[in-house]
Amino acid sequence: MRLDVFSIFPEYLAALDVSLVGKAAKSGLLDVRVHDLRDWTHDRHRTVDDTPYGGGAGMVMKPEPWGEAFDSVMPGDGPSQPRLIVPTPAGRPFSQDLAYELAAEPWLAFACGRYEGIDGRVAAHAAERMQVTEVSIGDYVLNGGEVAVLVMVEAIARLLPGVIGNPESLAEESHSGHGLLEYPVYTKPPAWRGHEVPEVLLSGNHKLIAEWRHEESVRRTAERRPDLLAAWGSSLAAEDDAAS
Ligand code: 6GU
Repeated sequence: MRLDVFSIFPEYLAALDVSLVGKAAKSGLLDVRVHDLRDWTHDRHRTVDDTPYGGGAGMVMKPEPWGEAFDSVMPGDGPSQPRLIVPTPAGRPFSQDLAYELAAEPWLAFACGRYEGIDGRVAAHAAERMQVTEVSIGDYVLNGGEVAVLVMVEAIARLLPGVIGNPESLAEESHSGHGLLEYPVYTKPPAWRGHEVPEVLLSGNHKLIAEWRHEESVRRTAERRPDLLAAWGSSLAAEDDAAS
């Protein structure tokens, strides 16, 4: 998978060279290219922003550097184009489902906005030759899209075949499709600072262990994410209907 990231703070994306994503890049599974948007400015101050039409606080990113950057890094149109992701708090919510959807793409580009956002014509113009998706990573406001890109790329890269050593570890985790949060996990020693590992986990009884883990998942989900528990309950009811 190829990834192009456009930013006025390319040094923020240095983290993409580290850990799992960095290893995927070194092994050739990921081709990561980070671009400094200011390379496509032409004035002495390398200006990327201007005042908003209609007034209001803050600055808006000018369209011209974006247009030139996209023309030079991803020329052409049609199937040879990447899918463009624009991180914005006004976007479609990022989720494990969207991570799987994006992991199936051969080429993704990310346009990191700063200030009050990017001139609306940039996404409109790009959409004439590529699929454009505005995405939010949650209901809070960041100063720019860079950290959101780190979040999304990490979630996507670990789903690529060959990136994670044991793909079975993907199946059990929270948000992986069964709709419940993951149960708590323990390792040695059996007693530590007055806290003991739940006895059932030491029993060797795999059926009891599976039941205990499921109950813990339900308990956690009810306490922390009642919205997910309700959705899980409805999906179980739908399965029962389909089976009868
Ligand atoms: Cl994707 N970008 C910015 N700037 N803020 C956000 C966000 C994205 N998602 C939540 N807040």
